[in-house]
Amino acid sequence: MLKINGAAKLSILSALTLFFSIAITAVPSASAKTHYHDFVVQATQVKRLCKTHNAITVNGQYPGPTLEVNNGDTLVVKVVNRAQYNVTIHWHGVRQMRTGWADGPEFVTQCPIRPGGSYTYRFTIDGQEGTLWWHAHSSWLRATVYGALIIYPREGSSYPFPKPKHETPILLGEWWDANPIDVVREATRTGGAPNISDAFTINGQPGDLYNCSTKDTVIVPIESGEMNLLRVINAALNQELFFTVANHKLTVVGADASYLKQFTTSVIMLGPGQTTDVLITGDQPAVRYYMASRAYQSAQGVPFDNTTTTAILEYKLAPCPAKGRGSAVKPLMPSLPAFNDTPTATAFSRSLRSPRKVPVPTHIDESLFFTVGLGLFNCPPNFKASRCQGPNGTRFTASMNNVSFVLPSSYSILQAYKQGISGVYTTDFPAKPPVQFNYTGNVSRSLWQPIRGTKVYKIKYGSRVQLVLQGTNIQTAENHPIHIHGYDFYIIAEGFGNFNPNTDPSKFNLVDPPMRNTVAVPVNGWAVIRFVADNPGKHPEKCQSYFHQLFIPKLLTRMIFQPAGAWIMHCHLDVHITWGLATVFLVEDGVGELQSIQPPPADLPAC
Ligand SMILES: *[C@@H]1O[C@H](CO)[C@@H](O)[C@H](O)[C@H]1NC(C)=O
Ligand SMILES: *[C@@H]1O[C@H](CO)[C@@H](O)[C@H](O)[C@H]1NC(C)=O
Ligand SMILES: *[C@@H]1O[C@H](CO)[C@@H](O)[C@H](O)[C@H]1NC(C)=O
Ligand SMILES: *[C@@H]1O[C@H](CO)[C@@H](O)[C@H](O)[C@H]1NC(C)=O
Ligand SMILES: *[C@@H]1O[C@H](CO)[C@@H](O)[C@H](O)[C@H]1NC(C)=O
Ligand SMILES: *[C@@H]1O[C@H](CO)[C@@H](O)[C@H](O)[C@H]1NC(C)=O
Ligand SMILES: *[C@@H]1O[C@H](CO)[C@@H](O)[C@H](O)[C@H]1NC(C)=O
Ligand SMILES: *[C@@H]1O[C@H](CO)[C@@H](O)[C@H](O)[C@H]1NC(C)=O
Ligand SMILES: [Cu+2]
Repeated sequence: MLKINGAAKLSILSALTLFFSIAITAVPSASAKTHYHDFVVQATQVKRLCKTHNAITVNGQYPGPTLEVNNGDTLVVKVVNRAQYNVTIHWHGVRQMRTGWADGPEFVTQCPIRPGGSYTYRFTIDGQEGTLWWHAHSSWLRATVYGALIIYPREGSSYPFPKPKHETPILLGEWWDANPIDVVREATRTGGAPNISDAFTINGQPGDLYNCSTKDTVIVPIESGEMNLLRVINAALNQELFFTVANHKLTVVGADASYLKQFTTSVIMLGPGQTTDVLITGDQPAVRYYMASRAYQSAQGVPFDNTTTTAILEYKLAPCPAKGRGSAVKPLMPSLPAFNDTPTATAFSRSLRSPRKVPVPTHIDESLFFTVGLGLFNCPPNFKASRCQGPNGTRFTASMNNVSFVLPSSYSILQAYKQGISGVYTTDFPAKPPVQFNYTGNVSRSLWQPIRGTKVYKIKYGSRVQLVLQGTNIQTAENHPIHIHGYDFYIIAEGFGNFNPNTDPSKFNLVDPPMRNTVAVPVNGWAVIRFVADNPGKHPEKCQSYFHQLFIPKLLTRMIFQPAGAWIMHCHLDVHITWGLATVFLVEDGVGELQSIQPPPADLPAC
């Protein structure tokens, strides 16, 4: 490898990436474009917190390249693996209609791209607008392998809010002063909790409150009177985060690439995987303000990274002595909620509403109830004590409906499904918990140990699904950000304690619930989501107004082309997915060609 310093290497590679990233237009229809990109996954020297690490990056950039498309465009991304680890890339929140082979989670929709290998992801974004992101979906590589995916309105249409003067992606990340792969491997070996991170980052930089970081703090410029759209992404591995900007109100306009009814707040909370688009206006005295992010920690008595990352919102007319990095005049610091401020987190998530009445399915074909939470495995007899460093000589685990999910290793689940290969998974994931208990009470120790398995839940094409996600108080109760691949869903209610099927349905919002791809299930509480796979022609809602017509293309695509495939649903705290907090929905093909998954690409990696 060439011996050039980290910064120089990063900038050379950025230039190369820029060259490769220039979109080549294929023009399949009047306005939809095809964007071609090359992603080279490689070890790159990255210096943070006074120390240089050989971080795995895409094209030498940390965070990785920002992808920009219009709703309706196609992305073709050739991923070349020049790193020493298996890798896959997931396009978080992209529906992948009929292109399930491009979804990315390793051993679910594909075998990993091995060192030296490559794979081209090809998919169309249809009916989604706002902010998504992409990240590695293999071990803990996404700690450094991630970037923004920005979806502008369809060519010729515009935002349902005044066009902001500037737009800024704000990627919240998590940094270990170690190799994150070593951290997860150590935890898997010992059975204990992995080491906590050493910093959070904004666009890859920890900011002024950390050692050796001030000279690289991110500066976001703003002009008096201007509006800036901040596209905030929680790309942290294991931590839910509060985000705020000193003295500025945040007007929330969207989340997870769906628009929202606008509302104003001073702080937002994002679970890993979630995105939130907020407008800020340059309506404050022209000086400098910190934007800051730190943990929302719902689990009690557990170590966590309690540091604060900052960037600087700098007015262009700020007086000169106060400008620039490391200036003596400190920017104004916002106050952040307390780490355990669940009421603030809850108030925020309860404020989210779709902009108008939405077609929430009311007839339910599949009524599911899944518990989500942690657990402990007793030390297996053949294990040394050093491998059982969880509480009281156990090993940490996590489960849904008492099944701790184990990834296959010889075939991906999708491959096994489509090619009829048996022995890779079983279809007996339970629709409800095998044992009913007081999920959020003092759970008897005899219930703490789940079973291990590669159990999937099969759904018929066209099913209307309601899923109650019930957090448990096993070992430690915690807010779990649950993400479903291939689907957006309506979050129709959430609450604390045990879901009550007799009284809680009266709280369902079947009018204007928010649509998301990741739901933060309240600590020691529950959330109810609905998603649908209607057959063509059974569109449930008539267009009532011009405004509706504007949004009909989005609804139509969502209702009709419900994608078939193998869709993993998992907690987006990577430590919990490592421990098995996941399952897979196996959705059968419909009858027509447009209701079936496309054939696998020729370059799909083999195991
Ligand atoms: C985890 O932290 C412990 C204690 O600080 C340290 O000894 C160990 O090396 C760390 N592990 C990794 C993989 O960084
Ligand atoms: C910065 O470095 C000093 C001296 O090594 C150390 O005591 C302190 O904890 C560090 N601060 C942070 C935020 O890491
Ligand atoms: C963060 O945690 C450390 C170690 O537990 C503690 O010493 C420190 O006071 C905490 N800092 C804050 C801001 O809570
Ligand atoms: C561990 O053992 C101690 C003492 O026997 C007990 O008080 C504690 O509840 C146990 N913890 C767990 C997690 O089982
Ligand atoms: C469950 O346990 C909690 C905490 O002990 C208690 O407040 C609640 O009443 C229990 N619920 C039921 C249904 O027993
Ligand atoms: C929880 O239940 C166990 C027995 O099942 C009991 O020993 C313990 O005291 C209880 N803890 C609380 C906080 O009620
Ligand atoms: C999970 O299954 C194991 C094995 O059958 C059992 O011991 C345990 O009690 C179950 N726990 C729950 C919460 O169902
Ligand atoms: C890499 O992927 C192959 C399958 O393609 C698998 O056999 C191997 O165990 C993986 N390596 C690691 C370190 O996970
Ligand atoms: Cu979790």
